[in-house]
Amino acid sequence: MSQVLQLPASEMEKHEIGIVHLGLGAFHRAHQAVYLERYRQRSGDGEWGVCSANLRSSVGLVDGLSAAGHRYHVAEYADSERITLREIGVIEETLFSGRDGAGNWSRDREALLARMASADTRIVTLTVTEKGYFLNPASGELIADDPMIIGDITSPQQPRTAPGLLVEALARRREAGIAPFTVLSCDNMPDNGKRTRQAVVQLAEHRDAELASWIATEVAFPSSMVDRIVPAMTDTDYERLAVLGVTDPNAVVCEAFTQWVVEDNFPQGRPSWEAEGVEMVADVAPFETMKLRMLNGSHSLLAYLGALAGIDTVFEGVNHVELRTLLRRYMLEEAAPTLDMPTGIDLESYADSLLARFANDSLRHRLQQIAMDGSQKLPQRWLTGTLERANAGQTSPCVALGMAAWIRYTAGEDLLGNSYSVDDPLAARFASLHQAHGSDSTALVAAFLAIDDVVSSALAKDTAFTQAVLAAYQKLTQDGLREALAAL
Ligand code: NAI
Ligand code: CS2
Repeated sequence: MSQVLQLPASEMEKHEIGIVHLGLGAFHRAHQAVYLERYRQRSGDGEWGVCSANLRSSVGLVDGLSAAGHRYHVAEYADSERITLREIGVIEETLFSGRDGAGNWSRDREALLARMASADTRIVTLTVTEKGYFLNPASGELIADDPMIIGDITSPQQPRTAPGLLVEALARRREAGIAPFTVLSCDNMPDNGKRTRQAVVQLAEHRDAELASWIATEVAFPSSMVDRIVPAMTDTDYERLAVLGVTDPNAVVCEAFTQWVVEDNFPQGRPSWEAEGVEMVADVAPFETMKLRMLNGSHSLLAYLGALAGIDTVFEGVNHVELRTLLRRYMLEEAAPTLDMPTGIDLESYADSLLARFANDSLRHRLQQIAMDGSQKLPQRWLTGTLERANAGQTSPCVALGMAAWIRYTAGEDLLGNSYSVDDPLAARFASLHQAHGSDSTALVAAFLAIDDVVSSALAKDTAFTQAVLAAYQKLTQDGLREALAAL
């Protein structure tokens, strides 16, 4: 019999919107909103309600939450027997500023900009995925020739991207003499605060040098490390919630574990959310790098190798003995040695805790979801650390095998011949490389390692690495997963 702890949302008489969030996806609903709901319940402070907006998918969620009075449920599974079921009420408004069915971008954009420009809004948070910043993943520079960014340069008052909305809202505040909001990225990127600043300042430079320099000096962009596994919902998840008496199309399920480490730089104030476990620190970088290389790096390794072998979920992948062994080896031998952690952090225990989290039997975290957007993820998860190791004369065979699996994965067909779609901003480029080089593995691997948006030129020149990727690719494609793993 499951133990279910039910926690209703707070009922506040007076509440205001102090935070605007861009990227109303699963993660925001199960992470930031939960911290804010807990904060509101404990403190009785109603100032930090959230207006949450989508700039891309999905309008259905925006409207669904609105129809539900902005109440929804988060089911936190410690395991299949211990569940905390929270009702969340801290999201007060939902908006959609993306393209409507007729292809127009008009819907709630003005309402969103007005909300961002309002003096009541003191923080703007983001979970727009790595690609939503329009930064070159390897160099961190704004992709100024992206059609969406070109649109925001030519029509800055009708922005379509997250950086464009931030620039326009900040310009309106500056014009009105209102202090800027703090911008808090909650995406899985290294130095996510600095990267967000880079995107916003570089975009503003195309518009007005003075505005750009005002943003660079006046706006705070603290970095943060976020962690909670929140898979996309499946039919099974909705069915399990129905058994618990919850019929809620806007619900999300996640693990019980949650972590948020935030750089304490909020000139316009912030919720005092420390009591909810938010760790306020001077420097997030060591935690962010640890999480990206150990957790996310293992996730990506499992995603490409597992998906090629027809494995569906993280749970199934981590129960595959050889894959589990590979993950532990990758974490301890290739990721951990690149980390410089404050004293007291035990990376071996961290690795074991991650494997235990991956083995949570109540989450259906699909490997195909993690495999998405590899071009945006692999530099920070694998390749920066691999270059550091290469510079110190060390090899990284697990990453080399991972790169081989990623290249093979982008062909859109697993080792058993099942096809799937490759979801990545560079998908068309990948397809043309596979088409051009067909079964010539040497040319194909060389072409992928020459994609300098993903692989830095320094790593691409490291012959020990490129040869290891090629050997792993040939083993994987000719002999299969078990043999490729055994060859390590
Ligand atoms: P999701 O698929 O539920 O939502 C994605 C969100 O990103 C949507 O709001 C979508 O509209 C927005 N988006 C996508 N591309 C965009 C673009 N080009 N411009 C503007 N908005 C865009 O995904 P989920 O689970 O909410 O994850 C979102 C991000 O949160 C991840 O990419 C990651 O950086 C971060 N995160 C997610 C975790 C998870 O386990 N789901 C855990 C830790 C961080
Ligand atoms: C995953 C992450 O989708 C992915 O690429 O690696 O979203 C992962 O679930 C989270 O970072 C966990 O905090």
